[in-house]
Order: sequence, then structure tokens, then C-alpha cells
Amino acid sequence: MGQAFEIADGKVTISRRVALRGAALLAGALLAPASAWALDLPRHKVELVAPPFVHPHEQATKLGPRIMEFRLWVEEKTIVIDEEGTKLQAMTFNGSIPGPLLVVHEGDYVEVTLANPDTNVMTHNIDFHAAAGASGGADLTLINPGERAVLRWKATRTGVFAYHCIPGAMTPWHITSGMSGAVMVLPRDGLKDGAGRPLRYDRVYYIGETDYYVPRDEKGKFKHYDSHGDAYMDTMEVMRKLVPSHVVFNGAVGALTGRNAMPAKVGENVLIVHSQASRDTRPHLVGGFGDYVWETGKFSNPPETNLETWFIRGGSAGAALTKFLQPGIVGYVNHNMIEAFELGATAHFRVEGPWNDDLMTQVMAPGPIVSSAAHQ
Ligand SMILES: [Cu+2]
Repeated sequence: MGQAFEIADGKVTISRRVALRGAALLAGALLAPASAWALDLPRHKVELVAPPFVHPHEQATKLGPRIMEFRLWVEEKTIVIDEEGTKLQAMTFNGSIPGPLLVVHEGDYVEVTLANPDTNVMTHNIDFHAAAGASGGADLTLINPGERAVLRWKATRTGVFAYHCIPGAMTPWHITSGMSGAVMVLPRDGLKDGAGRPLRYDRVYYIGETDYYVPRDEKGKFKHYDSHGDAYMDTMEVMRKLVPSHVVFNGAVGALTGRNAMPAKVGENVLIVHSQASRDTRPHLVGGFGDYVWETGKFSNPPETNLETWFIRGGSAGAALTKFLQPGIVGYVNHNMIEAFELGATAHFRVEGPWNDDLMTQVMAPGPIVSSAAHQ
């Protein structure tokens, strides 16, 4: 593949000409619509919210198909990604990592205005895994700073699907700098179990997992760079070794733990949407179950039931429905525990409600062994 970037005076600069060449190589051919195809359907404008929260939506709907309007914009910025204050030259959709979860129903049209403000320096676009054609819309949305594009695609398949930036050869850098998110396409009559009975959720949370590759200096300390261009070459060196410096939920170590824990109540059914646009992951609720899990994230397949850990392929999203049965702080981790404990892939739910002694009780609190028979 050709280079979709240019380096001059040690700085990385990207022109649309070279970026387009990269995108065209990816797609095989560059497509352009002759004109915006008019569609006579009701419109609904959605105000997106930052993850782990999800914009209000119906689960089942009696309405007919609509054009669902969303606004996404790209924000390149410096963020802090761990408790040590390590800084990352991040790239984001709508300022958050991951980008927001977009929720529609099967048969709806997703109309996205993607903006790249002139405060940015790079070319970006968006590839929706839920959309057919033109690299998921990426070939039709490649925009320089100061530009915007509008893309409309029909939601023909139900499930949760990743989206991400895919600007030619720079793609892995943009994704591992934060440019991914997810879409949820619900069946018009809502979620179902394997026997076709309706399933409903009381809350939904969206967790996006990202692997970062922050370079270190000679002493092993994480390096800081003043600009994306400055960070590029060293970051690529680390990326090529496939050993992430951080694996985080929602942009930073601790973004969903402690005071950022996600609230829930005993007895509530909580839908957890989890995406990873780059690496594989294996979510696990500590002391809980995935009651209904669409591991591959597609609602036309029956959900698996009562899972302890589930697998989400890099480049996809999955969904798990869980009923919290006990109160307390409930961990939600990538059950590669090295990634959870050492690299950051840990979240917490703060569950309120009564404890169920029947499900678990502490028969004897920890204390010294008093019997001569130590094994008793
Ligand atoms: Cu990008």
C-alpha cells in the first residue's frame, strides 16, 4: 500500500490527495454519489451523549422507519490516560473515547454529519461496520480540517457493530489513538431470547476498550509529545511490536472505577455493549453472569446464556444482558487479568439493594485457624 502521509522537516503532514489514495487502495475504487438521494421519511434528530451513557431510545418501536440524524465531529487533543499522568496525543469522535453509541432500529436510515473542525491537523473519515458499501462509508466521508460530509446508510442488520476512522495507511494509529465507537441496531420489536420471548433492559451502558502504545524513554518512563506529528514515528515503532502500554475501558485507566463506577440496582437487567476496534477481549463480571450474551453482537442469532466470560473479536462489538443479584462494587474486567490489573482494563458497577443470603452467606468470617487439624 502507498504512503498516505508525508513527512517534511520531521513533521507528519497529511493531505487529502495522499489520504484519498490510501482510501482508494483500501476500497479498490473510489465511489462518489451522483447526488444525495431524496428520501421521504420522518426525521429524528438524536443528541448523542458520552459513554458509558447512551442516548434515550425506545427498545421496541411501533413507529415506521425514520431517518435518524446524528452529528459526529473529530477532536484531536491531549488526554491523560493513567494515574501517573501519562499523556496521549488522542484522536476522538465527539471528544470521548470511545465515540458515542448510536442507537437505531432495523430499517431506519442513519444520517451522520461528520465534521473535522479546522482546529485539527489531520484528515479523518468513518467506517461503519453496520453499513454496506464504500468501505462502510469511509470513502464518502474523508475530510480535511475545516470540512464536513454527510453520509446516509440503511440499517439492514440488527446487532451491535463497531465504527472507526480508516484514513488509509494511518488507520491503525487513528484507531489506537481513540477513534472508534459503536452502533446498536435494535430489532423493531426489541430483543428476544433464544425461544423468541422478549427481553428488556432497565439500563444500558457502553464500554469501548482501547489499546494504547505509548513510547518510553531510555529510563522506561512514558514519553510525552507536543503534537500528534511528533508522536507518530515513535508510536508506530511501539505499535509494530503489538505490545500495548495500556489497555483501557473508556479512554483511561480508572475511567469507570471508583467514583466513576456505573450505577445499577439489584434486580435490574443491564445491557452492556462492549466494543474493541483493534484487539480481542474477553469481558467477565466478577461475581456475576452474562445471562444473555450476543457474543458476536448480532441479534439475529440466539443469545448464549449464563456465561462466565465471553469473547469479543477485535474489530467488533458484543452485548451482554445481566441481572444484578447482589449489591456492592462489581468488577467488570477483561479476563486476561494482566490486561485488567496491569494495563487498565477494569470497570466497576456500583450496585445498590438488599443482599440475598440464600445466594451467598459468610458462614465464618476470616480468622485464625484454631483447630489442630489445619485443613478444617
Ligand atoms: Cu482519524
